Amino acid sequence: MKVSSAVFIRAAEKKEDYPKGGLSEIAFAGRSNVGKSSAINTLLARRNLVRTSKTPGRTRMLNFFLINESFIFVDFPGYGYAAVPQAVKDKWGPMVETYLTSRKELAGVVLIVDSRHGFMESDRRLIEFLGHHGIVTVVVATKADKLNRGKIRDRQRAMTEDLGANVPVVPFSSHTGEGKNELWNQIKKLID
Ligand SMILES: Nc1nc2c(ncn2[C@@H]2O[C@H](COP(=O)(O)OP(=O)(O)OP(=O)(O)O)[C@@H](O)[C@H]2O)c(=O)[nH]1
Ligand SMILES: [Mg+2]
Repeated sequence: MKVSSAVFIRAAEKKEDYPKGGLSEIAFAGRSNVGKSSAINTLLARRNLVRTSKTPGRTRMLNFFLINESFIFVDFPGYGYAAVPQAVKDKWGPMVETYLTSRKELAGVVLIVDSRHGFMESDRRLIEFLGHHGIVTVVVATKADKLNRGKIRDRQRAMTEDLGANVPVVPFSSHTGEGKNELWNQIKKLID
């Protein structure tokens, strides 16, 4: 995918603040600090369009980015990090649930998981929610640069067995760019 433009539109917490609809949207979800924002930057080949951080819980609202003036990426705040203030945690559920269940433009969710750890309980809860609502999901096993080939393949196989073959699992690294083309191909299928 050639990315000719990528611009931040806005951050929103409530429905009234979402951008004007009409374009397909892809949401990026996953645990705190797993590498969601980095994955978006890698896909867009923009080093710092989306703010990333070593401190978990940096992204706290739904962040909308317009790509090639034709579709939208939504960077979600992460879940599952203990040190995030309770008030922030309390907002996460309703904020994400409202978006996922009401946003007509939602074309699919890219669920990002640390390839070293695989699915955690919180990931499984989200997967179940997405399945229940019939939301198409692509799983990305990121930080693949931290594992050797064999381990990545084992992890991918285990995750695929877990989910069933209709959910793709893409090994990925924001540091090496591994998996970037494959993930774009999956995203293209969702927005076409
Ligand atoms: N080795 C390695 N580190 C990564 C990769 N992707 C992200 N990181 C690092 O992981 C940390 C968190 O990355 P972010 O992209 O900010 O993670 P996030 O999921 O957006 O985090 P929150 O917004 O806090 O939920 C940063 O220190 C990144 O440099 C990757 O593919 N490989
Ligand atoms: Mg983030």
